[in-house]
Amino acid sequence: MSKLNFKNKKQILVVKGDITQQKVDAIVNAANTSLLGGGGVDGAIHRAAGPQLLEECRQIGGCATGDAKITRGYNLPAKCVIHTVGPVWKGGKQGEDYLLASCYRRSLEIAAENQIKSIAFPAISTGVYRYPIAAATKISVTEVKKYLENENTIESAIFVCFSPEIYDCYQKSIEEIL
Ligand code: AR6
Repeated sequence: MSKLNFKNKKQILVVKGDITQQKVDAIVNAANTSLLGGGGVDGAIHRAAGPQLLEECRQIGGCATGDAKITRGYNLPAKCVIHTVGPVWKGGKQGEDYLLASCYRRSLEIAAENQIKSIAFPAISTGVYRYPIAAATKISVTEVKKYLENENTIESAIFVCFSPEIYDCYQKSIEEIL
């Protein structure tokens, strides 16, 4: 685990592990536009939260790429789930960087609107959607840093790394950016 403290007492943490186990106010889900579940982290979150999560997602009616929606967390230790839809990597010239940054920004905005103080992120788009991990972690660290420096509600952001490769990329991005 590594931890970075900002002057304003806010912090960024990088941890190895499973996001469904995180005891935070909100975890972020790397969903698809239907919000009706899938594989990867989305599947793990739905399994751990239980069927009521899918029921609530059905009421929302989907989410655009780059945007985010909030639900309760049901059986998860986290109180809420913020579902965001990352871009599918298509070579990098289809606005993927802008859309991925938007996922982090919108998730943080929705978290703040809901008085969330701690939020955990998976590496959005880096699985089935094939976004190159090193590029993705740079974008996520940049966006989260910007937000924590300028806004007040959220106190801690955690990057939850499901593989050693993702963990290493987060460490490098943090060294470069912070
Ligand atoms: N905790 C933390 N991170 C995880 C976990 C976990 N339990 N499981 C996987 N990851 P992916 P995407 C990491 O494929 O690329 C779904 O089917 C994984 O190692 O889950 O945004 C959706 O419904 C990877 O680094 O999401 C969409 O259709 C990261 O989470 C599509 O996949 C994201 O991998 C979204 O694709």
